[in-house]
Amino acid sequence: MITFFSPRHELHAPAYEFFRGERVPCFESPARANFVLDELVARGHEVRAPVVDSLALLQQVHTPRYLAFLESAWRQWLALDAANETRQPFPSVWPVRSLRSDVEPFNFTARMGLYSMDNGSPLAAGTWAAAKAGTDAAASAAALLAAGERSAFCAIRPPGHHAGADFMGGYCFLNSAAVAAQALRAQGCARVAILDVDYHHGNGTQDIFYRRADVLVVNIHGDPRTEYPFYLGHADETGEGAGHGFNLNLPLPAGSRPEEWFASLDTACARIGRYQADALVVSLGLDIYAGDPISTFALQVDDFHSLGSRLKRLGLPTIFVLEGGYAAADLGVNAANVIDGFDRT
Ligand code: OKP
Ligand code: ZN
Repeated sequence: MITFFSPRHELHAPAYEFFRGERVPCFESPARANFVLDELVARGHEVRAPVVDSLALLQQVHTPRYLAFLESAWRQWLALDAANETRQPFPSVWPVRSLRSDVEPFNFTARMGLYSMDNGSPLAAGTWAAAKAGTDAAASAAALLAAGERSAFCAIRPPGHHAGADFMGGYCFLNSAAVAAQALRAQGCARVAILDVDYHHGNGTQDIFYRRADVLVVNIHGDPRTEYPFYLGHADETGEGAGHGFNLNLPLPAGSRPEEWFASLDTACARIGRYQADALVVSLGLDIYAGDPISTFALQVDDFHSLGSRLKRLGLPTIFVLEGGYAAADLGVNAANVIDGFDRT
């Protein structure tokens, strides 16, 4: 399977995040994508640089004001104080219920809050460039499928599935899976399915497509009553308006075993089959792995091979987009097992 990879992911390298009240090194590190690249190369997969500019697609899944903010955020941060070069901006105030989110404040920290769902998405100098390289990879993967290729893998970071139409969150800034789905729609796929297998519910992807019937969104994830992102991902969220019936959430209790997870995968695949999708986008979060430091599912290395071969049975043109997965040194083997389970079995 052809992999899209850009070394520009390394431009997003914030130093720390907050965890249990302390500053800790970022779980979402540049090493992650490099481990994935190294293993795919070692197994003989072809790697290409992204070739498609995704800006027009980004404008279809994110709002103009959010894109304008994100693209200029680091410059805005430096304009406040040149010494900010070595500091990280974080929001500290958010427009929750009864507060207005329609008026963009002049204060930078207030804008950070307006465009963030949490304080867990540290910005760095190259965040826009890295995230944009990821959505360029997603758009390039779609173009490859249009040219007749059966599947493609985007070995990208930062992840994207928590980023909604007008906000960042959970290490995510631009929604690469949404860009891939939008690109597939634009090139003639009438119905696109997104399957998000990351441990955390893909609230951003759900948000972007919630009122649409042309993109089915299916999520398997830790129950949001105990797991991030907490405020979305319940089973009763089924879509709205034209999108009613085209969102499926399959939450599982924290600590669920691989057998239970694979039973949900069968449910997800059955729904995608009934939808008669023309193409599939997989938000490939590898934090369902037993060794993940921030998650509680327990898939083993070989289970990722089974995941790939189960998805192959759907018989659909498929784009894989890397999302989470924080056992960095094991990420390469786990990602490559999914890929090889899909196209070498
Ligand atoms: C992103 B993706 C550590 C707490 C965890 C939220 C988890 C984001 C996961 N400070 N922060 O879905 O893998
Ligand atoms: Zn995750």
